[in-house]
Amino acid sequence: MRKKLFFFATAVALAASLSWAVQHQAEPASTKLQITQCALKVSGMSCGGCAEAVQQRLLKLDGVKAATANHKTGEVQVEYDPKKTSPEKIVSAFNEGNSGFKAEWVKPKTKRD
Ligand SMILES: [Cu+2]
Repeated sequence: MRKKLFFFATAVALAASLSWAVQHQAEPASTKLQITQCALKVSGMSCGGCAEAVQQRLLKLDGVKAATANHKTGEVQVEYDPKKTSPEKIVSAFNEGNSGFKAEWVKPKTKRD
């Protein structure tokens, strides 16, 4: 009688852990964080402080995850969540107000062979 009960408990525990594993495997891929990169050309940067200010300004925008600005080239690499924003939105939001900087989206060249 005791042995039977033990077997039953083991079976229940096994079934429970199995259903846990199935549930977690079935997690939809959409919950994964997706990050896309785009390049901007920003005018008005003359030193490292400007680059820092541009980065901070970009990081405040919705959906922007990372920004790396180079004041010498004016190039800014931006990582963003494509579900929340787009290069067009980032640029127009960045150019709002009077920051002294002006951003432009550098569209990637699409090669077609
Ligand atoms: Cu500066």
